[in-house]
Amino acid sequence: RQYCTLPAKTILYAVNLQFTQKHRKLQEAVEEVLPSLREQGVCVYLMTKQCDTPGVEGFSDQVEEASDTPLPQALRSDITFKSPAVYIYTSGTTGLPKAAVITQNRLLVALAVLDSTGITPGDVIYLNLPLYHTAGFLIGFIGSIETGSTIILRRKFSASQFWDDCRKYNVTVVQYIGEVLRYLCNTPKRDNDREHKVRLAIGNGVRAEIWKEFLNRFGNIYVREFYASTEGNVGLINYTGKIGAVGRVNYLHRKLFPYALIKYDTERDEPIRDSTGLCVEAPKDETGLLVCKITNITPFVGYANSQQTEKKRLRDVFQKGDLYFNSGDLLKIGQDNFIYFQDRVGDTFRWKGENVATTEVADILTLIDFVQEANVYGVQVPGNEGRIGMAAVTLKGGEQFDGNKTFSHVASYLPAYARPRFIRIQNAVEMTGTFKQMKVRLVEEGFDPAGITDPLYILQERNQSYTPLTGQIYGSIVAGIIKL
Ligand SMILES: *[C@@H]1O[C@H](CO)[C@@H](O)[C@H](O)[C@H]1NC(C)=O
Ligand SMILES: *[C@@H]1O[C@H](CO)[C@@H](O)[C@H](O)[C@H]1NC(C)=O
Ligand SMILES: *[C@@H]1O[C@H](CO)[C@@H](O)[C@H](O)[C@H]1NC(C)=O
Ligand SMILES: CC(=O)N[C@H]1CO[C@H](CO)[C@@H](O)[C@@H]1O
Repeated sequence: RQYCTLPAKTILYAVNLQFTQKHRKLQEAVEEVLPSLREQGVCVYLMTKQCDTPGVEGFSDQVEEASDTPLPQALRSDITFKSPAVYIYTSGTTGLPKAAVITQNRLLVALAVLDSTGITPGDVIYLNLPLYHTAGFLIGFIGSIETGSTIILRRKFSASQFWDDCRKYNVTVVQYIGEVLRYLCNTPKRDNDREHKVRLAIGNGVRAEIWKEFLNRFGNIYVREFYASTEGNVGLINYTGKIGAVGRVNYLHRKLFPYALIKYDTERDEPIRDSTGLCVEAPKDETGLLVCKITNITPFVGYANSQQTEKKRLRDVFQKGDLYFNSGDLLKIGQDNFIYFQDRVGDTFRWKGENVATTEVADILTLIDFVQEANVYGVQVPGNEGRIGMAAVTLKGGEQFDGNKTFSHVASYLPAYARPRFIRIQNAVEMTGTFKQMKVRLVEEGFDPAGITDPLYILQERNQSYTPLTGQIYGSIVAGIIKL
């Protein structure tokens, strides 16, 4: 055997030397549907030497026998730029995960991210993001193969182990996503905080304050913030290291990637249109929805499910009949042409005619000394327009919730409309695999104490405090006796 060819429909599942409980579950799950897989001609292999389950074959032997010479080109002669390379499930912050089709072309574009940052074969990349998402798999994993660098792979992100790992393995590049840098800044200070060889941090979603704090504490690390989504057709990279910015408007880049920020109505959750039915470009310094024209160079391949694909397509944007990709992300271009990420569309809600950016409120809440994490969202109140702010928070180990302190903090940092009216104390904040907070279920559960076992508090102006939310208070709110 020169190489292994797998039949077109193949399920391969990897199992370590010992069967752990988790792997056993995987095997059981596959066995459950094995008859129907066989019917559809799907072959199932297990990453083990031998397998006792009928209909499942061992794969390790075949791998050991396989040659390490390059694959014959004929095997991939029918692959074009448009062929699917992988399916990646989007993380599902605002709904169920969707399978995005990543074509070979997108794969190559993603590789350019690491390549453009000057990573060399001498670099050691610390990768602790899940490999089933774009950042970990395409940018980190495949990108590292492309650049010939070394990967230190960690199964799960650990803030307390992070720098020890970096020191142990002489890591030079770290990849981050979402809140990872904040978790690192939240760890207790250590004398050796600056003892490491990390020169570059690459990722997205870090807020300007955290970025500054990270540099102050961990030393001179070049933070390369980029903006991209798994399925989107436009990417930005902060090629300047300007704190907070994800990129800068660049004439050539914009010619290739015809993107724009358009005015967005967060209440009706749709772009604002003028009298002729077209969208309106957001002026500088104003937050707008990022859209990018779908062209041959910037195709939007979409999801495996075509209905979901259609939802992300926006028509009649600047001309009747044109077609854009709706990124679902709100960004802002400053006077200086730097581009700043603001929020996900679902992360902003409207209350009393004002936009509330949930991430901003969450940042304020996490400044309170006993608050560990905060997840902010808007809930509907019968008889009211818009949504009122609610926060699900977790407390630091051994700490108690202090309603007085929370009130005075919130009142001094946030305008009245942005103060969370309800606070729910949770044991853990639910996260997606990429450390994005899950909101959908929380929003659905709302603030009814009858349906929620977690302690609930309500902001009471007259008490200058957050006080327990009782069933009686809830009833008065729903009946409109207490006005919010
Ligand atoms: C890290 O670098 C030091 C000094 O250059 C070297 O002694 C050590 O073996 C390296 N460690 C690894 C895991 O490569
Ligand atoms: C909060 O403030 C009120 C009145 O200002 C006081 O009665 C109460 O004891 C305080 N609660 C805590 C937990 O400090
Ligand atoms: C809030 O204030 C009102 C009136 O000032 C008082 O009757 C009530 O007991 C206070 N509630 C709590 C939980 O302290
Ligand atoms: C790809 C790119 O434009 N990189 C630039 C990022 O910013 C640094 C520092 O300002 C430049 O030296 C790079 O050329």
